[in-house]
Amino acid sequence: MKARKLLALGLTAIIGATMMAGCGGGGGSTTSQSSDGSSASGTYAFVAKDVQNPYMQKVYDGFEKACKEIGAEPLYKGPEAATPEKQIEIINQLVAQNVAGIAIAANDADALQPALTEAMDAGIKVISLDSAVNKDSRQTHIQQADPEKIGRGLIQAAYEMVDGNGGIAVLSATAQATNQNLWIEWMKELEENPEKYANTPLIKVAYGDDDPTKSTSETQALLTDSSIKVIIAPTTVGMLAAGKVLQDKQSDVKLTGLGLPSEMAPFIEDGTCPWMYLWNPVDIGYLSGYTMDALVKGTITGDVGGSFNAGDLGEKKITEAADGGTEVMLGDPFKFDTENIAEWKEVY
Ligand code: RAM
Repeated sequence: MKARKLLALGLTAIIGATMMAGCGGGGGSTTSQSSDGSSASGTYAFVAKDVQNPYMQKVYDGFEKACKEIGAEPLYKGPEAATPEKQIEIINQLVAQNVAGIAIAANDADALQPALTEAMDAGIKVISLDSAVNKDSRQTHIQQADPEKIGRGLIQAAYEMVDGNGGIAVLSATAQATNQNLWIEWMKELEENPEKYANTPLIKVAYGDDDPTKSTSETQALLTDSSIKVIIAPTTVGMLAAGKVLQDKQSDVKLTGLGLPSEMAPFIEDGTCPWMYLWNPVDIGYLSGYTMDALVKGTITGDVGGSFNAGDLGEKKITEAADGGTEVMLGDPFKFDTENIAEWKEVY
């Protein structure tokens, strides 16, 4: 209840102006039962980038909530580390298990294609979320927010944080992460506006692999370059690790990116991170659950123009994605700063 109220609150504080201007069913069958016979829709499996990441757990919480409302059997899977190899093994197991649907946050756009094709050939519905697989490996993708707004918005934020003067570094997730790579691509905001960004060059893109230890050492390495004055971490794991390093060192280097309010509140409160952005991860999972159900029940096929009911999120539409496939967009990201972090840190 409280979360809903806060969500409504946050929507009014939307980024508009700043950043962003700113369940075991037989293969696709709708009637088969899960192993315990409890579900009419079947098993909807959720495959995380990795199961160590608290962000992924929050996304799954929303997926689980949707499955409960729908009457499907949710299943949480994922590798220990964010690699495609282990995700392929998991997909193969899910195909053998004959689940009704697979929703995956991909660790590689292309590497999962043979396994996911086999799943779809077996009648299993496949969607990606958070981090997309290529258009041929899915029925549709759940897009958190417009990637262009995210990439450009993060550069604009970094620019403001250093008053137009100081090098920028990016601390990303893995080098194959489709979501992070797309956001980094939109950081061409820099090259497209050479005059504005003449004194804020992008010095380095480092990869912390969404691993806290590696993200920490990569941040420490970035700090050895004194020309870097601001770090953009478009990953919740990177944000937290970088925040801790900067705070420990009492560094003047600023931090922005995509962080969980519950994790980043202390760093926003002490000025290490003046502001950051994120969408509601629980809503991403919830939307994924309802999209999966609409596919399994045949309300949508994943083609452009389809629309379906997404529970509390209302009516949702399938639109064309930048990669030529289709997607369902959640909405605009939120901006978190000293004004609203105290409320939002309680929510997610
Ligand atoms: C991390 C993951 C995830 C991303 C968020 C912002 O938790 O890399 O894929 O969407 O950050």
